[in-house]
This record gives sequence, structure tokens and C-alpha cells, in this order.
Amino acid sequence: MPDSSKLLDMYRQMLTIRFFEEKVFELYGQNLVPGTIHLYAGEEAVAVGVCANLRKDDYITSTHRGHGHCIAKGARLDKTMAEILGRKTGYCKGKGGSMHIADFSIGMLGATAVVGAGIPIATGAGLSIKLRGTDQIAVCFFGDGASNQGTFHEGINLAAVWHLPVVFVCENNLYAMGTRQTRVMLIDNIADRAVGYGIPGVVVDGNDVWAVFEAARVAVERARRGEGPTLLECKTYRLKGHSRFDPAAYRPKDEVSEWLKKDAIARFQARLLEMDIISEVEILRIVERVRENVEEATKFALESPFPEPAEALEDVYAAEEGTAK
Ligand SMILES: Cc1ncc(C[n+]2csc(CCOP(=O)(O)OP(=O)(O)O)c2C)c(N)n1
Ligand SMILES: [Mg+2]
Repeated sequence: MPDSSKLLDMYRQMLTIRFFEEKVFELYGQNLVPGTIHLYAGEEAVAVGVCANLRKDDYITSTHRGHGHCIAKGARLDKTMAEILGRKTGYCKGKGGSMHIADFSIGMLGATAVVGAGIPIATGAGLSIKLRGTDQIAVCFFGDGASNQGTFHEGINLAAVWHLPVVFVCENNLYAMGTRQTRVMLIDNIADRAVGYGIPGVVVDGNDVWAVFEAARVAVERARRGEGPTLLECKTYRLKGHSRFDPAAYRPKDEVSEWLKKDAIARFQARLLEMDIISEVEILRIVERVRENVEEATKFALESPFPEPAEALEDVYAAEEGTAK
């Protein structure tokens, strides 16, 4: 069982992601976010439960819905918000935006707008770990929709055959844009596909952070021991539509209300209270502090300059050795 301070950290991180996403949505409504946004609210237990098992030098690859992965892996809120708002102080100097945040210093290899593209990148990271002989691991987050891409088959099969230290985490939120899983797959559990690659496939309640933590722990330990990859499917649900102001009218009302009852933060909070790990007063204090952190990050981002147009082509190609940038 994770100790109390670890559990409280996980609670704080889930709240941070939720409040951060609420703020991004608000800023988007004020026309302050260039491009589009895909919010992670509702799915916090997956990123937090998985990343709570990782070291700073472990790697993750992320998706278009990546803010939660960044925060859970230890990204700074101010630089993340600045990137989303297209500011020069952001992780990618404001030129990547919401879907292209990377920070190699914390092992965050990057979000990507190309669905399924993180899968072979995580396999590549796993191969690099194996060739260097370290005990790091790589975790790949991707959606149910991404599991129908060719990259899923190629990336996982190769990682399995080479026993690479990778954990493939499928965030099954039942929809790929407006397309329901049942319209494009005849299986209930995406984890069943693991059989085709000869690796363990595990299904977990993705709205139960404790369950995700435990399932990920087993997969992470297996990968670190050099025994190869696991496919971990986390059943979850996004609170908002796919992106921007998508009202998600394609989701039946009773389905939405059922999932709202399973909200990961409310459930975890109730459990921590029940176990006497936290008190109502401490909750109020944490909530207030987390809100302040998000406000500070937003202020930093809003006060930061935009990149200069002349800088647009900088950082596009790696500099050759021995030459200036
Ligand atoms: C290769 C590719 N095909 C299509 C798209 C358009 N697209 C963006 S997000 C998305 C749905 C992805 O669904 P899923 O993998 O379940 O992730 P979720 O959005 O549910 O987190 C699609 C089809 C894309 N960005 N890249
Ligand atoms: Mg999905």
C-alpha cells in the first residue's frame, strides 16, 4: 500500500490537473488559447496512478490530450500554461502549443497530435534503454481510438518480441472523437489484444486511482526486471467533449450521469476521509493551495511575451555538431 504522503501527493496532483483543465477551458472561452484544446478532466486517475510509480528518469509519451500526463510526470505548471497560451516562456517557446509539449529533463518525450504516434516512439525509447543497459522504463499513454492504428500493432509487437521495458497504457474513454468503441471494435476489452503479442493484458477501473496505481506497479516492476511490456487498459471517461466546445451530444445522458457518479477525485477523496488520511479542513486547505498554484501559473503565462515571428524557424532542425544553433 502506498504510504499516506504518497496518497496525499496523488490527491493533490489529481486536483491540480482538474483545476488546471478548468482554467484552460476558461481561457479558451476568452480566446486566449491559440489552436484547439483536448481536456483531460475526468481521466486524472490514469496519469496520476501510473506516474506515481515512475522515477524522474523514466520516460513517457503522450497524446493530443496531454496536459494531465505532463503534470503527473512533474512538469511545471507555469511553463505548461505558457506553452498552451503560445508564450515564449513555454516548454517549447510557445511554438508547440497544447498538443506539442515536451520536457526531456523530466522524461516527457512529447505529446503528439498524430493519433497513435507515441506508440512506436515509446518502443524506441524502450530499445534505447535496453541498448544502454539502464533500469529505466518507458510508459506510453494512448486512447481507445489509437489502438486501431497500425502503429499499435507494430509498436507493441516489436516491444514484446524484444522484451523491451515499456508499459502501454490505453486510456479507454469509450470514444474516439464522436465514434463509440462498439462501432469500431467487436471486443469489449482492448487489453484482450495483448494475447496476440504474447504479453500480459490487464483491465483496470481507470477512475480508481488506487487500482490504477497497483496495476501499474505490477507492470512497471515487470518492465524494470527486464521481463517485457504489459498492455494496461484503464476504463475511464472524459468530463467534456472531445475538443474545444464539442457538446458531446452523441453521448447518452444516462451514460454521462453514470460516469459522473464515478468521478475519480470524489471517490478518492471519500476514501482518504474514510481512512482518516485526510480531514475536511485539510481538504479545504489543499483545494485553496492548488487553486492558487494554478492562478500563479496563469498569471505567469498571461504576463509572458509571444515569440517573435522571426524566431518561427528556429528549433525546427537539430543543430549539426560544432555549429551554432
Ligand atoms: C493519425 C490521425 N488520425 C486522425 C486524427 C484525428 N483525431 C484527432 S483525436 C482523434 C480521436 C482519438 O481518439 P482516442 O485515441 O480514443 O483518444 P481520445 O481523444 O479519446 O483521448 C482523432 C481521430 C489524428 N489526429 N491523427
Ligand atoms: Mg478515446
